[in-house]
Amino acid sequence: MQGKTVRLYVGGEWVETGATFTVEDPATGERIAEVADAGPEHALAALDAAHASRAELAASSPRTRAGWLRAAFDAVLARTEEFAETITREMGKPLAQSRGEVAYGAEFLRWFAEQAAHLHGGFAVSPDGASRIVTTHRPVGPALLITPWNFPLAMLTRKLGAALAAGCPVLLKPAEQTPLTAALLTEILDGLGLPEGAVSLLTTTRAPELSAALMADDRLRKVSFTGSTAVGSALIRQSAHHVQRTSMELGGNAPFLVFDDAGLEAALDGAMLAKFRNGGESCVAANRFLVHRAVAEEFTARFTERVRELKPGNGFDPASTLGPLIDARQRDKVTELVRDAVAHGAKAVTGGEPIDGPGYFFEPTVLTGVDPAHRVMQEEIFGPVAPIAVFDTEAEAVELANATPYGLVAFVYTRDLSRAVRVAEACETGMVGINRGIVSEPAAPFGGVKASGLGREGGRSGIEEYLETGYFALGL
Ligand code: TXE
Repeated sequence: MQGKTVRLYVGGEWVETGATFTVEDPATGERIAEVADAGPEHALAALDAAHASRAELAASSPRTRAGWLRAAFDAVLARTEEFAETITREMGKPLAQSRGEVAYGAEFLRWFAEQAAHLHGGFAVSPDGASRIVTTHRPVGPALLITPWNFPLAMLTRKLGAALAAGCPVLLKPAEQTPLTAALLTEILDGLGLPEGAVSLLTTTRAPELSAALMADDRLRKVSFTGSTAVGSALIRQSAHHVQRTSMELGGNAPFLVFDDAGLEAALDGAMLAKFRNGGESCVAANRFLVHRAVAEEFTARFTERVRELKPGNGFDPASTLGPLIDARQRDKVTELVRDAVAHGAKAVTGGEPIDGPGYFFEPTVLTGVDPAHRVMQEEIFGPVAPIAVFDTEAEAVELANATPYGLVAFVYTRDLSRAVRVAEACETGMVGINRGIVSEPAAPFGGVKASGLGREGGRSGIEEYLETGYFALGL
């Protein structure tokens, strides 16, 4: 991969630009590739091509669209190692986790291939019997898909699968830290025989300029974004002008509730997954551990033991179980949140510091004596840091869980079925993991409430984000 140069893909052609930017390996700080840096003119050329392809794409049969997605699924899986190595190289996670992402990311292509063939509208008789209503769907039109760096493949396939299944042309705008996985996926899409212009790849360091230019153009009909709440809000404001559709997958601040009747072994397994999978750089990562006083000491001791066994290191070393953070900025943010908590009375029972040397590593950390008002409990950490606070009653646990502007996911560990249902219903989140530390999968309508976002990705709802519903009223 060393020395590789990635081009843009616009209107079915690979395009050189004058400007390029460098991609870094976050585990070593080494430069790994030069990538074309698109400007607004390239974005508008991609929109021209997308707009020109929209009628052909909309007219393609469901079976044709299912066939494209199924072929993409097969091709991604056939190149699993190449994808996994690219993900580890540019994002840093251990290779085993990258292979997991390839399998997970590919599943969205298969899921939406199946959905594409099963799209149907509805039929109703008017109450007075005088007319018939036939409900129809049509693709929204050209869609801008903006993705983050934490899951370089899966965030793309989750959006792209739904958009193509619905018949929408797409403009892919991957994060500047992880454009190489997106380029590999685009190579596969290039070979599918899609209408020219149906897919474009816009790698860039000028995301705000590009998206502003695209959203100021009323031929763009949709933006689907995964990233920070601040950028999501800005995009929603921009979408107001031409009333473009938006799907927003924004930040989270997931509570992880452990009740005194929880199966502790299961809670520990779930906690390790929910916190340390992807190095904590996940919007569904457990951000706040809230543990009942009766089990807090035992949970903390056993959890800390497991956290001490984690091995930070280069993702290509099979011994590594925790990769680096994506860049210096993310490492500084995590450091600042931990220092702030410690300065206000919290204690790092393990970890607590950035790791010296090349790359952006941070020690796997457990914090106790944390107050819900500390910044580490209020903000999305996005790193391998687990703050633990104690509660006494179910009502207090629910109140603490909901005391955040975010509402993506909550995790609840209890063996009492009634309590599980009660607490899950009381959590103001889009998703709840009940005795389970992972909630994302293609069949599920992934998404949040409050400041965590708008719209759903996956499940049957995922595709609806890219469809307009209309109807024919038939007079008799
Ligand atoms: O996000 P940004 P960053 C959270 C997490 C993290 C913080 C900052 O807490 O620590 O956000 O991460 C593109 N118009 N999440 O700075 O800036 C950008 O190029 C259009 C949660 O990486 O939101 C990239 O493709 N696009 C999250 C994408 O937005 C813009 C995942 C995300 O970058 C833009 C990532 C603009 N004005 C971070 N500015 C999750 N929900 O999983 C940036 N971008």
